[in-house]
Amino acid sequence: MPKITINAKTLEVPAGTTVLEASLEAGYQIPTLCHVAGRPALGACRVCVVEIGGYPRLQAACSTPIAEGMEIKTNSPQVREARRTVMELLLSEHQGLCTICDRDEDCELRKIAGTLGIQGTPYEGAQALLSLDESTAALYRNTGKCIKCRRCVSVCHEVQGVGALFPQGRGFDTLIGPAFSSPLAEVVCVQCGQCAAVCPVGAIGERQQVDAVWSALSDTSKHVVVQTAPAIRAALGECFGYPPGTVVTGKMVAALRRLGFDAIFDTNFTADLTIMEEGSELLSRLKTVLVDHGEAALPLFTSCSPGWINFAETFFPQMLPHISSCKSPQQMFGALAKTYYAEKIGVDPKDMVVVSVMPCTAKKAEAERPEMRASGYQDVDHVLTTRELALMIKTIGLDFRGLPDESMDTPFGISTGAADIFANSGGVMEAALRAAYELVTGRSLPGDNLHVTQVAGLTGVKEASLVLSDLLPDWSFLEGVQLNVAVAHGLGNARNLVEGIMRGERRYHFVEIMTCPGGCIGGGGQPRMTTDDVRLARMEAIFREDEGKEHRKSHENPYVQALYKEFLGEPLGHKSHQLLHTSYGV
Ligand code: HC1
Repeated sequence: MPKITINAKTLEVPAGTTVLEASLEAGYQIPTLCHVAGRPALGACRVCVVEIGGYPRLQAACSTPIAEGMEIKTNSPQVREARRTVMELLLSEHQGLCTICDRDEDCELRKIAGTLGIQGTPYEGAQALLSLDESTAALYRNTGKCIKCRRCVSVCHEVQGVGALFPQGRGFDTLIGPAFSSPLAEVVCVQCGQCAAVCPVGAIGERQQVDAVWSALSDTSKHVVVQTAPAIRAALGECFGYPPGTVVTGKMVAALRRLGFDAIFDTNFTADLTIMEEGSELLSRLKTVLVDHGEAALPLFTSCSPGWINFAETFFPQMLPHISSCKSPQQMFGALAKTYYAEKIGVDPKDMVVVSVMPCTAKKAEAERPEMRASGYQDVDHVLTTRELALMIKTIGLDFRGLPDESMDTPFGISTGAADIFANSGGVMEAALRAAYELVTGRSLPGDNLHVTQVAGLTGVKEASLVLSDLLPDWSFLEGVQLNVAVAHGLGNARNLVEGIMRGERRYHFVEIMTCPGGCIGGGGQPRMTTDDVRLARMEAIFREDEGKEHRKSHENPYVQALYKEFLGEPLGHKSHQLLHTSYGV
């Protein structure tokens, strides 16, 4: 291992380590505005410059690999002066309306300016004019705040394989944005919000719906219910000082109650319902192919992640018949809240307001799709991100950490562990396999370890195969059939997988695709900054939540069973089709 010195401390670090990583190892944090841990270096912001013995100029620590004998100074007068100049130039171009910026304490530019003791800028710069793009339902872009770090460009192209944002022009005239300065709504943006998740300043963020929710909560003629997505409970705590991987379900419920919601429900309930509907759809397609020798689009793709739906509609319209017709759990919830539940409690659906708390920005756009009005009204009225919920809790001055643990309300607050794991990449697949095994064999899964480890974790594309035997008579056509499944997360991985399937190189029966790296735990609306370590901690937390549940398989949810008995009839029945299914490309 190469031996180096950092600020006179000698250490050995593995070859290939960058100066930035080695410095961290040596106990020195170097500020950066473009680098994201675990991602390739961009070398764009130049804030991380260091002095290296023998080099004629200062070097960017993020993009310089260490070499034997390097003598690095991370904090010399020359380094401090250069960082100050770079920051002052960036500040001269940044529209610093800090008092009315939604990044508040979370702005990386302000934080670094603070640690460097910068209180102003002597440069006039080329103050970018405010250009606010609010053309999509999910995201705003404010070019006046952009510091051209290129994190958004990198994540949009390299992680998501979308390519909606580009650097254009040179020097002071550089602009980051869609080609020809088009509005986001007119380009291939899928509204996943991964750009907003990495933006160090307030240049890209979610379009907040906090004010609309406050209005609903203060309108006494409205019955306001809230649903929380599976991934919120493993991340919300980070906004209140808990380490990543802390589950705060009970405190989240208590906070929602104190915010004034009339009923606190769980998207997990309709995640369980999704397994019933989507599992039935898969078995029905398999039966069509294997028994009737008819045609059915296989593999079946999951449909719960709206960024993936937007991506497929934009880039792979020929694959739309393969996508499950199930609405996402968010939308199933809205449709049921304004029909079944409204009737049950005697509230006119026009007076019911459904609010979602989602880790995902694309959910805001999904709620506004014109076909999502099965109840006769917009099924989901307002969608908040995890960050927006944290803001509301802070606004009312609640001591979140001091809250007791409270439980969700019935009937839609009750869910199984299978629903919890929807939050993790591979979770929908695991939940489906848990249910399929028991429904098809009539036997309980052996043992307590229900995890399908082949489809868990952060590998980009994961695969598993299984053969079920001793099947119930209805399912005997599956006897001996090798069922092949695949899971992809992050749309770049999804693109590779789908292209492989289209070329006939890969053959599967069922495929789970989640838009964001790691699945919803890594959604574009989650607390910043979501590194791989954070993703893994949240995933572990979700598995712990699942393991602590009384029921861990969707078909065991007693309230889902009651819903079919009292209202829906059977999976894929007439009512289900009316309320819980949809079509794409509209
Ligand atoms: Fe997701 Fe889903 S798991 S899409 O990742 O199917 O956003 O958490 O709510 O709808 O249940 C997101 C999470 C979420 C839906 C569910």
